[in-house]
Amino acid sequence: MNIDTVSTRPFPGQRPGTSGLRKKVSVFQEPHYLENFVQALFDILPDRTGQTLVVGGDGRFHNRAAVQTILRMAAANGFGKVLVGRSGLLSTPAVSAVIRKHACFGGIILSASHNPGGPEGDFGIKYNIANGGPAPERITEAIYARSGVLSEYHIAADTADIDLETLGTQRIGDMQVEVIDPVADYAALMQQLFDFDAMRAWFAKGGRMRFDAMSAVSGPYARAILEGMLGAPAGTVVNGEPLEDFGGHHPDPNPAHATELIATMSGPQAPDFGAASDGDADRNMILGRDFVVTPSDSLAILAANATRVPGYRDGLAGIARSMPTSCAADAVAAALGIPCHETPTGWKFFGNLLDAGRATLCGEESYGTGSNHVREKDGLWAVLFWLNLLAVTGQSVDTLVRAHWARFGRHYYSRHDWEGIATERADALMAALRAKLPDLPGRDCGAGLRIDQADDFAYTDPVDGSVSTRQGVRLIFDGGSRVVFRLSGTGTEGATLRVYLERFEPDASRHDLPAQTALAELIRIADEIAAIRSHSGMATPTVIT
Ligand code: VG1
Ligand code: CO
Repeated sequence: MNIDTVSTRPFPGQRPGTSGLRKKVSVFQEPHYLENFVQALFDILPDRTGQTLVVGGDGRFHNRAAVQTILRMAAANGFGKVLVGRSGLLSTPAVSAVIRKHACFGGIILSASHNPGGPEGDFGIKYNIANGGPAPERITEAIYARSGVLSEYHIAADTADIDLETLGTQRIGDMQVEVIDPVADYAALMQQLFDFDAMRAWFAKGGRMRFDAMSAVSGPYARAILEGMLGAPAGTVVNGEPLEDFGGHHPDPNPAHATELIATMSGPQAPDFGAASDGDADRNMILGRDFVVTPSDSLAILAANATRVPGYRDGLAGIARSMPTSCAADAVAAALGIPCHETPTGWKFFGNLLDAGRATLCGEESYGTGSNHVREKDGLWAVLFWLNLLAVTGQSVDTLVRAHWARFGRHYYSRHDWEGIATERADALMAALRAKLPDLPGRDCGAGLRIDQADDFAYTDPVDGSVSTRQGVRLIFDGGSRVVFRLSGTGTEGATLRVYLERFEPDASRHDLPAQTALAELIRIADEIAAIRSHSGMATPTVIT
């Protein structure tokens, strides 16, 4: 094999955010841009020689070209073998499953997840370590530091493209490239965790479901498992063909972007169960007939019912949630007598807790739920967990949720996103808010809401002692209501302010309010304290979930 050593100059800003490096496709198409980042990654992995890597992506525009480049660079940088999904496809949870099952060194995921795709859309790259999970900050910061001083990269020269459509082993020089079925290992893992007989019986008895893959990578997985293994009628999975531009849609499973599914799930003729997943299939949205389950509630309900499902029959060691996720899971943990850990936003913070056996289920308010079966959030896993519960209880989605509220109280919850704020304006908003923090505790905000605690969340990892500061401004009120403010770390244009709103209601006779009504006072207080409208120059949030 001939190796080209190509001289290059650092690109500014190759710093991974909440979940990898995300930029416009046009940025990734600039000569050397992807190569620089990949070389920076390989450079900080000195023990890579002869190791096995997993590579795959969500199929968005530029996926195939990027896979070929990474394969050539892996060969030139001494890797022994790469497992790559057929057509260059692997969902994020499937990469995690494959790394773990085959004891690989790590994996590269090509995805910008819930961000739009296509030539005008976004692209992304993310590195996962040997436990199958996202690289922790110590590694992502090392990649960033290396990217700033890079002067050359190494790539195999004069080699034909790998045929990504044919399963089996090919070579680039001494390195083996094995094209694998992207679904097989993942589907086998799901079979170990869930009661496939019960779910098959649920469909056989006429249970009706709609799974919207949003033209992204969950389609092949959902078809194989739901329609193939579980006997769901053909057509249960819609938008099941991964498209390079996701059909022009925003592959983000929330009520604002999955409007087609929301419409299907309303009215007396609607299916019993609805679900959707995002670009890289790690998110999930759960719906009943005329009923939307919030992700925070979903985590709590799965935890409370975990022993009904084979993979969790022996109970949970603990639960972990990201800080802005509602405290519904904490109530369940307290009842079960297990710990509930509170981490910064982003799945990478769950890895140590899962590895150390301190948490079994994890979740984020952003439609992310998962467990110790992999080290990523897992969209289809959450959907199968719910389906398993529907099958073994014989109850409907809304009955399960209402029973949960009646027992534990309801945590009304909503997130307001203010997208596309000029970066300086968003930074000014957060700076002004942080400056106010010392004066806020004790303030009476009216409507019986008194601020008990106001701070900028910091996290010390209980396993390795690493500290992450400035993870979001929290206002905690007497009685547990909360407002949290943070800036998104996954966007590619301007800044997005996320405002998270939560209010606990123990009284079952008041569990039927629209969430925005129940949260109206907190919405008012959030704007008063953070001066969102004046800083942003916007009148309303762009997305409410
Ligand atoms: C968002 C979510 C966060 C999630 C991250 C990656 O990050 O808030 O909870 O882990 O996306 O999800 P941010 O920094 O934009 O708020 V995925 O499915 O896009 O990889
Ligand atoms: Co995702």
